[in-house]
Amino acid sequence: MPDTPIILQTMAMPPRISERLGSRYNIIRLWEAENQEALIASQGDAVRAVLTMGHGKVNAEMIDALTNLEVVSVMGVGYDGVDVKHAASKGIQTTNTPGVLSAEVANLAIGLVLSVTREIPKADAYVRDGRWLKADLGLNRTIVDRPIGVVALGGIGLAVADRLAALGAKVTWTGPRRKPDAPYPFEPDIIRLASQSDGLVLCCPGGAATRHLVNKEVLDALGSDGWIVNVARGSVIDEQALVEALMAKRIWGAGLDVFEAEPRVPTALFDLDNVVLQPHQASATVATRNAMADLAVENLDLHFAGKPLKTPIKL
Ligand code: 8YV
Repeated sequence: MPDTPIILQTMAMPPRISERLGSRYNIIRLWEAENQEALIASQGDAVRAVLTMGHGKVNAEMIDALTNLEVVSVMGVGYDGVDVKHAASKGIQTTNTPGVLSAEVANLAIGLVLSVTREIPKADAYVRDGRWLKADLGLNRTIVDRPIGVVALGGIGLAVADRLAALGAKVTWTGPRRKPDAPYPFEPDIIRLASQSDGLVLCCPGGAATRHLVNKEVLDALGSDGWIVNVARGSVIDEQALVEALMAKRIWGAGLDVFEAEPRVPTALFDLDNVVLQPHQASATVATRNAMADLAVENLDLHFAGKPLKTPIKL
């Protein structure tokens, strides 16, 4: 059909996406192309929408090459790979999928907090290895009545903070600006927050503004009893500094769902028993990924129906 909008899909996505897109669109499968630049050069002018995921890259060069691009739909809450400002400067709208994954991501964050503080993987290995028969494991740590810092109180940060509070922790948060309605105390300085907290849970967006927000200074402020959980982006932590701090026991533990160069993970972490590693899967349940896929497609449908987007990214 000549009027069927053409969508450039940049990466493999869950089958739910194609089910939802149905036959209303023609899809160009960019990730399968041997020469992606050549594909964009030959077919780019026909593309009206880009569909990508939270960690997908849609840079200024790609946006410029797609001369008739109208909308970029991101199946994910993070959009640090998309040059949203450049798109906006050309009148191209962008959308993401906030809200539908907050509870899921927060649940994994809590799983990591408990895995690290209660040393669940380490204790599991202790039982499996038969070490229980020989010696006591020793005691682990509580979050009850303990101060914990949440970095950024967006949808995910708030869901994490509420869960931590329900488990008995005392939550303080930091972020770029105070929020008058925030139900938890605010500490503008992340170093001070780290020095006052047992642990930090990172829930902030990725991108230039938060790159290496957690550096050696922050890790030192957390101290040798401190721990960190990251369900945000790998770029938020200076990973080299984190690895060094963990190896030297200048920080006590870490629960990491995201990495600077994922899926590559610093192998030095594999030997450390109080580091819990996840393959960027905080939102990765069938139900939540389906909800994200549905919202990403709904935004495209709304756009092509000439209606306002459900969840536009506002700059
Ligand atoms: C997924 C995410 O990893 O939503 C995000 O920003 O990081 C995750 O939910 C994935 O990118 C889904 O598109």
